[in-house]
Amino acid sequence: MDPKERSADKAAQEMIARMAEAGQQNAWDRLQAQLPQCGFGKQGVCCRICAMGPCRITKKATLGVCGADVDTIVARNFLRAVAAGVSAHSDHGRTVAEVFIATARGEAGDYKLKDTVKLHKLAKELGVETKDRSLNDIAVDVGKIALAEFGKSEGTQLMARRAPEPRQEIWDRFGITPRAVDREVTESLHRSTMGVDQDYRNILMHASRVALADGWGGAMLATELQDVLFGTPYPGRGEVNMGVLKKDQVNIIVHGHEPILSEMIAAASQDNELLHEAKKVGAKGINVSGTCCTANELLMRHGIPIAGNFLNQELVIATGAIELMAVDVQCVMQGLTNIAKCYHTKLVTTADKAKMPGVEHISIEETTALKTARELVKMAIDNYKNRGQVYIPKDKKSAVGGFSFESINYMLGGRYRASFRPLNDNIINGRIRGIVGVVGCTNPKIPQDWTHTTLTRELIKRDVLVLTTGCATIACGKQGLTNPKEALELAGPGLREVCEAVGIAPVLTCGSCVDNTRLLVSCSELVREGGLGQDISELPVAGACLESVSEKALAIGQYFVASGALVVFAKEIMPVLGSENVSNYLFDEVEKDLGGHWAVESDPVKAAEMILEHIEAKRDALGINREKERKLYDMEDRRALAVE
Ligand code: BF8
Ligand code: SF4
Repeated sequence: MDPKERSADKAAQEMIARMAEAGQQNAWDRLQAQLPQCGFGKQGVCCRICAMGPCRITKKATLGVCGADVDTIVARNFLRAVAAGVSAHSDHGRTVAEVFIATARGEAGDYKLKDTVKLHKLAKELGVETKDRSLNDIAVDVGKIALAEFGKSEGTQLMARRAPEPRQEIWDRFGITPRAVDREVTESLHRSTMGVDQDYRNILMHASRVALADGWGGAMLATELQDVLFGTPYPGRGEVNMGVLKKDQVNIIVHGHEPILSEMIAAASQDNELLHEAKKVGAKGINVSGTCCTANELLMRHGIPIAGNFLNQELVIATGAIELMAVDVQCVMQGLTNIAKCYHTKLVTTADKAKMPGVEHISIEETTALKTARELVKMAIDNYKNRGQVYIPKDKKSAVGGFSFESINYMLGGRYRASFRPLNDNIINGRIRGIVGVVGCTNPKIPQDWTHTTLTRELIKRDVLVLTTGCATIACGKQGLTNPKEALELAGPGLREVCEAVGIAPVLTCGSCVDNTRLLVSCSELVREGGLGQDISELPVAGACLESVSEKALAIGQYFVASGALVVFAKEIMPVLGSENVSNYLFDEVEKDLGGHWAVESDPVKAAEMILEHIEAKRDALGINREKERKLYDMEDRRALAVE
């Protein structure tokens, strides 16, 4: 297959061609070997939940052995997938909470509480007394309350109070205000075992509840606590794509999701003693870069380069330039073990819950994290001499990362009057039509990065501000879309004017997949700031992921839908099409209940048009598409004038 059909990224195309020449396998080859893939699985109509099955629904056999119909089976599978995604983000959040508490207690000396302003803000929000108390005491209490959110036996998620009140009322009305994460995940599994919940609408309502426990719970806490621990991101420059690898340096890749590991490796790589060791083996330095979400975390906070996204993980090893790849959890392909064997690359697992057969495991623990990270860096240095042939594609682009909610607020309003007001005003006056989150993975079924970057270009051209996270933000970075200079040329006139005035790109890098919660917080703030309705469902916003892979993407999609947003996925990847009722509910009827809904569109240009139509409909409903006809200025006009 032509590498261009596999990836829109030139560097990846080069490496795909080289791997093919060398007879090496990657995800695209394994996908070919899997074809044709199971049609029942794709449609979501296969059930293997109990030992009377597996059952699959066909025209001839319309019911499972237990009598379950296609709606029940499809809804159950969907709920389980969402719950699995939630468990991944939220388990990450729990780990952060544990390290947070250990740090505050002085038991994890290598970590520090870096953003004490945010700590105070969180403390206030969570009702922790701050007066006359030490930072560490405050942090212990904040950490304990956060940790309880994962498993408390009573009450609902505290972070859900950040949502606009009408939104919280909707959740209450439908009984889906999320309780503890563990409880919602457990209940998801219970409801979807054989012979329990058999009403597809009831099942799907719980998919919303468990997803909300992530978006307004576990994942949001992961982001908030990481900001306090490692610093809230502010804009800074970095570079993206395989060209960031250095031929004359020791290259270390951190891959996975939790900054608990990558922060320490980044710190260890600056250690003078180790730099000296690297020189001794003939390397000019130690070059740390990342793949997948952990890379986003490092770019956001330190400007550390990104070597690639999900589908790049095997390709980077095939450069022959990687001395060590340290992985933790999530989106780590087992295929890495084989490709690492073809090179000198040392692959190391670091999370006790994620080991790989035949791969060395070095556990990262919070009490000894930096020491372990130093050992890993030393391993990489020692491995430098074993390098064979190296080929590094030249492509890389400069990118600006670091758009947290706080930094967007600050960029827009300035330190002393940090505020979303200018953004709201520019949405109201129509220079910016709306805001779209382009998020998620890269899937070998679709040319890598193609939909994310095409959709993003189409949206900014139409004056829509794009916020990106996960592998989509890396895709945009690789094509220069998160670089203000390059991207502004592609933006529509209104969006361009605003971005130039504020000094931001029309495409903002907002971080990893757990950082999608930054988008939820931003939506709440758009509502709170005023002039754009009372609830998220009234905002001219949407989310899109046309290359989704992971169950996590479904969890994110569902929490955006349940928060009132439109979410667009590619048709062939949405695993519910086998049931007309489930599809109708998720694509349409759910809007009447929760204000948001799913849609499917595989073509990124058509997806942009669909999203624009949605945005304009929301603008119409808000009454902000009217020609300016008012003669008298009210307070809102005056405020708008003040920023224009
Ligand atoms: O959590 S975007 S492929 S790396 S799942 Fe995975 Fe998807 Fe990438 Fe990060 Ni998110
Ligand atoms: Fe078949 Fe019902 Fe068992 Fe599923 S739960 S495998 S549909 S018998």
